[in-house]
Amino acid sequence: MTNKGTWDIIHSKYIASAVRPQQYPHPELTEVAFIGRSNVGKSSLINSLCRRNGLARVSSTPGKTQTINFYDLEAKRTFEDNSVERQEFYLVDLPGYGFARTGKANRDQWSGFIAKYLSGSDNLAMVCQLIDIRHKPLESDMECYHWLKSCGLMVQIILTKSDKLSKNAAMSQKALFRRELGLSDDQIMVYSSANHTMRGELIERIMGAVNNYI
Ligand SMILES: Nc1nc2c(ncn2[C@@H]2O[C@H](COP(=O)(O)OP(=O)(O)OP(=O)(O)O)[C@@H](O)[C@H]2O)c(=O)[nH]1
Ligand SMILES: [Mg+2]
Repeated sequence: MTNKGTWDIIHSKYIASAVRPQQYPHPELTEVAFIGRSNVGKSSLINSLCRRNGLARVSSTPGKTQTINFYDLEAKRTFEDNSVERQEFYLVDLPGYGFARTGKANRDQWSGFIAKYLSGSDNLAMVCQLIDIRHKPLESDMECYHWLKSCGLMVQIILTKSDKLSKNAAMSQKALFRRELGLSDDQIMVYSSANHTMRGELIERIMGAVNNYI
């Protein structure tokens, strides 16, 4: 029996931006989407996973990402006997929610093309919902999580910017969110795009979801 190798992302490229289904890319592939409040670090996390700083546009001003952005990724793992498995899929970066300055426009986006994409996609294997690890549980995050679950989606909670807290503080925030959302230990993880902590673990979870979905 050959041991399974670990997955890594070996290629990534921007494919398309969409605000309506006709603009979704072809061919269709399995998808993993990233959602969360504006400025939580969705685009940074995508860059961290792909090890490509400029792939998704990052900004300190909330509301940077305004469209559904598709990135084509190729992952690879090598087994002990040197045989190789490859897997292609899309990562999907979404506009943030809870952005006060363009409140109404943002709510319209969310009740319009973003909700349509999330609830209607046949290819969505997993949604990674990002929450800033420094925040207390917010109504918008709780509501979003429960809505995703009501759509039947698999949700992975990722507490971002863990480099901003001590290890102890990060662990107590993880316990708090786990309790508030009623999660099992493997449904929540902490991440830092600044130093890539948990990158390998997140890639394994994403590939597990992608492979189970196909
Ligand atoms: N220290 C630290 N800063 C981070 C991390 N991730 C993101 N940031 C910073 O947070 C800000 C927002 O990051 P983005 O990746 O653009 O956030 P976003 O969720 O894509 O934002 P919108 O597209 O506006 O919804 C930027 O200034 C990033 O440099 C992290 O892990 N650690
Ligand atoms: Mg963004």
